[in-house]
Amino acid sequence: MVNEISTTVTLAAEYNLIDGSQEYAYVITGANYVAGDPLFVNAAGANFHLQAGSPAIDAGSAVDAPNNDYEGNPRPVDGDGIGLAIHDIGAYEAAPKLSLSSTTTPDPVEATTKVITYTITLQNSGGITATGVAITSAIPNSTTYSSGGFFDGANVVWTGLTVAGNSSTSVSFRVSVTPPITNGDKLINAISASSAEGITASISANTVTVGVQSVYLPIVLRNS
Ligand SMILES: [Ca+2]
Repeated sequence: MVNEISTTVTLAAEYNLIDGSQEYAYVITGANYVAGDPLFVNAAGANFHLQAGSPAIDAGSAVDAPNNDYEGNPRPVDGDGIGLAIHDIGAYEAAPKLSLSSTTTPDPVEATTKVITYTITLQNSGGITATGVAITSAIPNSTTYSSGGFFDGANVVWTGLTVAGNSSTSVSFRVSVTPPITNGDKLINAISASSAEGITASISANTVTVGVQSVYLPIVLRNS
């Protein structure tokens, strides 16, 4: 950051972001710089992550750039969706942030359950769209594949998905239960996801325990 320059100098501003300093016209020369509000998430709160649309996204240089950002996340990531992974200017690389969750229908799965539908939700809590997303789920033990997604003989797979920033998408598949299952049995499957930006998420052992959920009613004491 340059706050004040008292003499006329030649300042090369290659691959930097310049916000509000171009009034000193004699100072700035160079090319490959961007200008404007960097669109930090919350600069006043020292949160210097970049919002979508920041001019700093994909505007940095790869020269001597580290392979990870300040948080250890991989860089560069394609942040503007044009298919080129380029470093961002600044401490943090704007990227999708993926996480997985899974639910079943019915819930709970009981010993008498014949068919289970698994619904997998992929959340992108980053500001950047995740493209080329693939989701892969193994078939849980004690079940056989029935429908949904593409079954390759071992896993159910979905490919070519797009998940916008701060949104989610859900996919589902159905399995038939291989009897017998009894209360306490655990149905376990591994689920993973990846995007073209090189972002991944996984649940190594998604576990559904067979059994009726307990319902606890309150006890009310009343003087009669
Ligand atoms: Ca980038």
